[in-house]
Amino acid sequence: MTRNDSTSDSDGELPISRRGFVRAWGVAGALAAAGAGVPAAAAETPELNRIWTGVLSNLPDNWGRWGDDDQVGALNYLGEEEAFAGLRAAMRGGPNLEVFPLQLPYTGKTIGEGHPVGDPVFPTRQPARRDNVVDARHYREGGAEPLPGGMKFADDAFVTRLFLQGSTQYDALSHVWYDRVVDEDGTREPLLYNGFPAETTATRTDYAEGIPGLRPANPLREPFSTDLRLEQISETWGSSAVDIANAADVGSVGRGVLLDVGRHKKDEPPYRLDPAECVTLDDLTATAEAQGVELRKRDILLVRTGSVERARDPDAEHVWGTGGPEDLNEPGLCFSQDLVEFFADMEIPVVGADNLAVEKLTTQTIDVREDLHEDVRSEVDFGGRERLDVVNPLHPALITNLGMIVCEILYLQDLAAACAADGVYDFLYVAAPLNIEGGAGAPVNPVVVKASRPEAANGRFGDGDGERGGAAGD
Ligand code: UVW
Repeated sequence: MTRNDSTSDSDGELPISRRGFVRAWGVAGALAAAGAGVPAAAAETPELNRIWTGVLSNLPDNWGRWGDDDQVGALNYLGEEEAFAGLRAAMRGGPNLEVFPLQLPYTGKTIGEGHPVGDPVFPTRQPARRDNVVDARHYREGGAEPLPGGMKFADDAFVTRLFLQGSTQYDALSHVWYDRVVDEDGTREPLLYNGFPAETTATRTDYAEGIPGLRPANPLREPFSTDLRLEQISETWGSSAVDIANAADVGSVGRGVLLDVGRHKKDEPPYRLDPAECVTLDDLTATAEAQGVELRKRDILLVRTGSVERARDPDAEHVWGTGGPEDLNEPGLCFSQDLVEFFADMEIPVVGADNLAVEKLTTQTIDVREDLHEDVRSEVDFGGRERLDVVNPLHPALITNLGMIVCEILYLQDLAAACAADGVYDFLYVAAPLNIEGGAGAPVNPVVVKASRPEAANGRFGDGDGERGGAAGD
C-alpha cells in the first residue's frame, strides 16, 4: 500500500478506499474528538464552531481540482513555467546574485525567562535540543576508536522531542481540518483537504522491533505535557493522507515576492508591526505598490512582519508567548473573504511569514458584515452575531480548503534588508520540507536566489521598481 492509493484502519491492517473511509467515519465523527487534549486557547465553543465551520464550508476551495485523489494541493500550480518565472527574476541582473537561506537555527534555547534569545516555538511546544553521540571526548575516554586509516568522526542526535512544527516549517495539508458541511441537510464530517477523513491523521504503523523513545505519561489526554516517559516505541500514529511527504516529493520552485509590510507600515527602523497588528489584503497590495513589484498569478508570497526579529531581540519590549499561549500577541494576516479570494484567484501555492502562524495570533475578530460577502453570509445562520472571535481562521481556509502551503517562522531579516537596499523584491524561491512520511509538517530551509543591484542607492525601497531591467525576458 502506498500513501497515494488508500489508507489503513487504526490497526494498520485493512486497506480502505478514501471514499469508503469518508462514509465509514462520517457516521462516527464524534470519535474524532476523542483524545483531543488541545491547548486551552482552542477549547470548544459549539455555537461559534458551528457558525465558523459553516462559513469555512462556503469559502472557495480546490477540492477535486486536481482529481479526487490529489494529495499535493496548491503546489500543483508550480510547474515549468513557474520555475522559469523564478529563474528569470533571479537572472535579470546577470551574475549579480545573492543567496538567502530562510531557516532559523535550532539553538535549543527557550525564549523568555533566562533566555532572552532562543528558538521561536509556539509555547505548547518545546525547543529541540541536539546532543553529541560521539565527539573528541569519546576518543579521549576510550568510547570510540579511529576507523582503519585513522579517521575519527562526530555524530549527533536530537535528545529532546523535535516538534516538527517547532521552528521554520511547512504545515502539511494534514495539519488542520474542521467539521465540514457536506450536504444540504447540514450533515458534517471532519475532513482534511480534498475530502480525506481527519481520522487518516491517526493511522497506526507497527514496527517489528521497539526502539527507546519519549512519550507523555498520558498522551491522549495531555499530548503537550513535559512529563515524559521512556518507552520502547514499537507503534506510531501519523497521517496516511496529505502528509508532508507529498510536499517534499514535489518541491516548491517559483517566483517568490517579499512583501515587507513592516517596512511599509512603520516609519522608523526596525520597521516591525505591533504585537497583534493585522495585515490585510490592502496592506499586501499597498506594500507591493510601494515596493514597485507586480504581484503575478502563482507567485510564492513571503510576508515580513518583523515578529521573528522582535522575538530574537533581547531588548524587545514584547516577546511572544513568554506568558503562555494567551500571551501570543503576534502580528500577521487577518481573515477576510477578500483575502481568501485573492489567494484563490491568484492561485498562490505558498504563503510564508516571519511569525508563528502566518496569521495574527491569538484571536481574530471577524466582522460578519465587513469581512464576509453576501454569498457566504446567506448560507450560514449567524444566530444574530455580528462579530466572531476565532483562533486561526485562515489555517483551514487556506490549508484545508485551498490546499495551500503555509510556511511559518521564516527568517526574513537579511532578505528584507537586501531587497530594501536595491529595490529588487522578486526572486527565485526553492524549497522542500524534510521528507518525513506521515508528518503533519516538517522543518524547511527555503533558499532565495535574488538578483542584486549593487549600484542601487539605499532608499527606503531602493531606487528601483523591483521589475527593473527585464533583460532576461520579462
Ligand atoms: C497550529 O495552527 C495549531 O499550529 P501552527 O501555527 O504551527 O500551524
